[in-house]
This record gives sequence, C-alpha cells and structure tokens, in this order.
Amino acid sequence: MTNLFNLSGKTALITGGTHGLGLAMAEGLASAGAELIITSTTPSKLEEALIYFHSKNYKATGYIFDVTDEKEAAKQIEIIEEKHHKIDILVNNAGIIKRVLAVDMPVEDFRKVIDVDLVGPFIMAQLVVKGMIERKAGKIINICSMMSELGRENVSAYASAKGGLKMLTKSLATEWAKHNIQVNGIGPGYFATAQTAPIRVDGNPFNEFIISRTPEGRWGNPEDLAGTAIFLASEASNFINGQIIYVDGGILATLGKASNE
Ligand code: GCO
Ligand code: CA
Repeated sequence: MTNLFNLSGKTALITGGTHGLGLAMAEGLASAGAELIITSTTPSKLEEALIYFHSKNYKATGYIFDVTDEKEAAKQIEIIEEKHHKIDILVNNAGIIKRVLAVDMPVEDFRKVIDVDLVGPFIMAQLVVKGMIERKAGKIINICSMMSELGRENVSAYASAKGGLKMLTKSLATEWAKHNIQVNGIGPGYFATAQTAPIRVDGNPFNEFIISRTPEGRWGNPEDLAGTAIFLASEASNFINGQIIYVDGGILATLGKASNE
C-alpha cells in the first residue's frame, strides 16, 4: 500500500520557517521527504536555520524577502520556480503580534499586523497558486490561531488578522478546489515559542491561566504541530478543503474550569 503521508519529490515553501512553529513544521515536512524552501526577512536567522536543516541532512534552501512586498515576492517566487521547478506545498506561517490594548494601539501598528498576518498570506497564495493551477495539484496551509475563534485583551489586530485568515482559507478553498488544490488551516493553541515567551514567564498569571485553561494541562511543544502539517501537505488530506484544524490540547472543546474544582 502506498504511504499516504509520503512527501518525497515534493517541494514545500514555508514562510518564516526559521524558528518556532515554522521551523518545527518545516522539519516535519522534511522528515516526510519534502525539499524545503524557507523564507525570512532576517539573514542571520535564515542562515542559522539552514545550518540546522543541513545538519539533519534535509534538503533546504533559503530566500530573503518580505511577504508583504508583492513586487519583491513575485520576483523571488519566479526565481524559486525556475530553480526548483515547482512549489507543491505552501505554508503561510510568517506572522507578527503586537500586544497592546485597542484603545492605545497606534493605527499604524494595527495596519502592520493585518499586512503581515493576512495580506502576506494572500500575496503568497496568489503568487504560488498559478503554478499549482497549471499542474492541477497543490496544498496551501495557512497558520491561523486560537484567535481565529476567540478574542482576548491586548490582541485586537492579531485576532482580526487571524480571524480573517480563517475566512481567506475558506474563500480560497472555494475558488481553487476545482484545480485539485486544497487550502486548509492549522490553528495552534498556546505553544512554548519565542512569540509567547513574554506571557509564559513564571509569575505571570497568564502562564498559570493557560495551563489550567488547556485540558492537556500544558503548553504545546512546536513538534506537536508536525503531524498535522504533514497530514495537510500530503495525499492523506486530498478531500479536505477549507478546514481549520485546531491543535490546541483541547482548549476550544471546553469552557474551562474554576481553579478550585
Ligand atoms: C496571545 C498569544 C496568542 C498565541 C497563539 C494562540 O497573546 O494570546 O500570543 O496570540 O500566540 O496564536 O493561538
Ligand atoms: Ca521572519
């Protein structure tokens, strides 16, 4: 029987795949056989990530560009497709967060978050899908969030972008399914990464809150995302389209419990 999860011969582009969840998902895809293309805006981080991937004997190449710059992104995608022939899997992972109360948030910052977390994935999907349509096959995975479903103080721009990314996922799935392209999302719960470091510190009540709010009773480890990334990138998910799979240790399944129960 063929291995439904085998990604040999496939090329996967992961935006911001230099660290944290992006790196863990990239590693998962590589372990299933995919060749990696990693994009970043930070040369030093990219270099470090490539050294890591190569040390594991994964095939990985890096490109520096900003996903919000559609002209530059178009140029780079053209170069990538010339060199590697095709992008079979796109993981829209690059994102930023700014934690500040809405009443105090500079509009410019709100716009920036929407630009990176929502417009960037649109730009990348629009560029990469052209080749996918020609080849009648492709997998696009948008990295959403708990905040695609839930609000919370301090993250209005991020939640707006991630909620939008969920709906972008459904819209693109609708438009591109006829070309045998699957567009799905992963909604990570609370993961121990650099992004959550400021809210994970001991003594910060938010740390305890998340542990008690998560039925699994812990923060996620980046490796916890690899299986879902492989699944959504592989033939195993060929009839799944427009879905967001939440990898959250059960957070969205529950109202939570009072601390003394
Ligand atoms: C926060 C967190 C979240 C997580 C994650 C949740 O401030 O609440 O940073 O935004 O990063 O996206 O799914
Ligand atoms: Ca980056």
